[in-house]
Amino acid sequence: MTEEDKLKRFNICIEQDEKIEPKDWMPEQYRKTMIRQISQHAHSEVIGMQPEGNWVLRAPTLRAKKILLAKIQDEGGHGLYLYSAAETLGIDRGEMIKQLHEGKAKYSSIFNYPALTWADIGAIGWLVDGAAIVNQVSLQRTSYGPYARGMVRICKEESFHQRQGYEIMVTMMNGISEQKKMAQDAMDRWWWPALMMFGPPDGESVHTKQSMQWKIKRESNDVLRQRFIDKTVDQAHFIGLEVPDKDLKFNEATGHWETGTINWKEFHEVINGNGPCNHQRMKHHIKAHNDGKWVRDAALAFAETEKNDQKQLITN
Ligand code: FAQ
Repeated sequence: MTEEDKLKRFNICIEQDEKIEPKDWMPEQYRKTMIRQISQHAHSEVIGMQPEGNWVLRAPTLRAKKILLAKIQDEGGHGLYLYSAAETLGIDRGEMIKQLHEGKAKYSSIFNYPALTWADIGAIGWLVDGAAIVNQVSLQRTSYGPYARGMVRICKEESFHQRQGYEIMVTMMNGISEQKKMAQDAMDRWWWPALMMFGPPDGESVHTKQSMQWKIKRESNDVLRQRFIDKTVDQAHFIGLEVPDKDLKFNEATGHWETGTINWKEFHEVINGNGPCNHQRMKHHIKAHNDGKWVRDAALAFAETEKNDQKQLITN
């Protein structure tokens, strides 16, 4: 089959909403885009364990600690599925981690903000996982098979995460005035960064056009951001939280909440490495990776011994 025929077949597959699978032919740029997006997504899940990990030893009850531990463990698991999905495209996990450490691969801007109080753990679950779900439900229909199937499982877990976060916010909003203040303070600090998670506005998004053509992305950054806003503003008001946006208004004609302007300068500062915690997050990841080298070496040595034992069994 000529390259032209292969491209034709690939395009028909995309048009007919069939999944592209690891051994299928794909344009080199499609492969690169998938590796970029899936590996950045994987890095986000793993780096995202850090702000919450900071609160495991300070959770207010044993129940809260168990839930938080389970959630953080889930995020690590999501990272592992995603690294595996990316590996089906011909890149090795070690290489992806090297790209992260060298600043060649990004991770979500949101994880460069600190978790200062217990209410932040509620806000992260409710707002950060809430935003992640809106994006990931859409990605369940992405054109690359292993990524789409990974998203189905991840979304089920994220839905639990979002609810546990909202439960914390509900509890605090039903508490004493100090707790209500803490919840509002967390809302004030996490609201705008959560809106930035969806990426730059459509007009400035460099990858959206091609990614939508290839059905890697099924909806644009602004469409997903608006869906999150509409869902979340009502949830905030329901428990008595104010949205920290003086320009927020409901447009009766469109049926959507309209927000003030997002501070895109802050977004670019954060994704370029100058957010409040970028340095700390990366330093911690590099240290954990280096400290774990002996475990990886031991696992490889054990696998090698097992392989040799098998060989000997066969030759005997
Ligand atoms: N942060 O042209 P676009 C989670 C970059 S999972 C950092 O619009 P694209 C679970 C973008 O990479 C959260 N960088 O890009 C959890 C590109 O730079 P590049 C992660 C961002 O790819 C919860 C440039 O800007 N979810 O939270 C961000 O078409 C709690 C131009 O942007 C995913 O990764 C950002 N927010 O659309 C875990 C979902 N936004 O690569 C623990 C999958 C944009 O050219 C605790 N990813 N950039 O150097 C996606 O859906 C897309 O990649 C977007 C960006 C929508 C994020």
